[in-house]
Amino acid sequence: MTSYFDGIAPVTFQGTSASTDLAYRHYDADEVVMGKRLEDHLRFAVAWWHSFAWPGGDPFGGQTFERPWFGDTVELAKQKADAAFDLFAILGQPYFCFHDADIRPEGADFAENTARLDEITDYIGEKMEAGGPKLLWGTANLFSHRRYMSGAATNPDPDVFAFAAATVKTCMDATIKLGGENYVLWGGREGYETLLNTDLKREDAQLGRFLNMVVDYKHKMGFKGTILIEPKPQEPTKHQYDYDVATVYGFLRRHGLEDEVKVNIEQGHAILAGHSFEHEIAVAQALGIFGSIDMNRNDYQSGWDTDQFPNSVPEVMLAYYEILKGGGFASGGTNFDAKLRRQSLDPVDLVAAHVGAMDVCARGLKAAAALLEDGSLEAAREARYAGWNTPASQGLATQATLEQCEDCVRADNINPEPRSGQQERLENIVNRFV
Ligand code: XLS
Ligand code: NI
Ligand code: NI
Repeated sequence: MTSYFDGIAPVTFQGTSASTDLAYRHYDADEVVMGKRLEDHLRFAVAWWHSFAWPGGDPFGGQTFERPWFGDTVELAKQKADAAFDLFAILGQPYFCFHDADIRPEGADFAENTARLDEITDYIGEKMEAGGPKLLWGTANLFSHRRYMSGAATNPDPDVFAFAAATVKTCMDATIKLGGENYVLWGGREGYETLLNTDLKREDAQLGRFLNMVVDYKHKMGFKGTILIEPKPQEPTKHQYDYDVATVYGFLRRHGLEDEVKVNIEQGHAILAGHSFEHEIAVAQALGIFGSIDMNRNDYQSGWDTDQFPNSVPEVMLAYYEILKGGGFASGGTNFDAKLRRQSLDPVDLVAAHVGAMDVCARGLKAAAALLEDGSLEAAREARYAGWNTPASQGLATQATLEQCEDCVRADNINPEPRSGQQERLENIVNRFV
């Protein structure tokens, strides 16, 4: 048994008068909001990669963290799993997520990778049975190893395509074995560094074929979970094909997969794409492909994917508003794809980061629910489009021709008066609930 988190007691809900740092002040898992427990609304997950595998490096310096389980043996991978489940017991969150490379050491070849994945997922499976969180999603790391430097599915070398596909199969098997509720594909290096050596049409076809194989395998295995694509516009490649939600939707339509695959939207990626988090969620809801979120926060000055823990209630409130308005999560959840700052060396820093983030999300969700239940914002939105509710305007929306519009404008001498969008009033309404 690891002793990494020794001395840190399980975190409990103590309300805003709590006298210790490590208490939930706002996240009461059993509090009922809009007819559902907070835990079932938020569906928090801890990410294995940032919390247990990340060494604390940045482009100018390497490892700052000294976790006792760092190293590349199966024994150490088991110690890492022990520490992970110790943290889960402290936090009490209902889910976790992983890449294959987070949980098993890299092997010499495909066979060794798979054998190690089997062994470590057996070990994790036993720990799950003994109590502890469930698997929100699994995924394959198709971007760290040098074989993937020119992409996985979009690689110019068919051997890499095959290796990546075989690896995804093993990761889907592992996800199914552990009862995962979704399977995620983030196109790590599916993109290009320079157009000068890139055949866009060919790479799009390869990516479409790859995703179709994933969906076929899902059905063959009877996997009931959701396949999710995680959009990101750049980093690590200069241009990533799954740029944003709208781009992914076009890709899914092109390859006949719009009813099969949904999106996992990450705050930091939305910001990198020049959007807001709530924009990306709202677009996905409008297109019917909203699935899950990677909750984190980008630093607005550094211009790269800083993956900080969320710390702004007004920001997360708007995200949860869009999620609740669309009916909440189905198989998705709130995965903290967030890492400590590299100076946060202590075990307790990992606990504090998650506790604070869970409280911020709970406050955001409760504020969003109150705003939704109040109804003022939706009433204003309804009223703004009320003119479209008449039979005549319905006809306009569905079957009118340009000539009919001209006839109608002339006959009724239509001369529209602009109306206020009331933005400041609406912002005031929102701020009443933060
Ligand atoms: C990286 C991504 C990654 C995915 C899973 O930017 O957010 O962590 O969530 O591969
Ligand atoms: Ni992510
Ligand atoms: Ni990210």
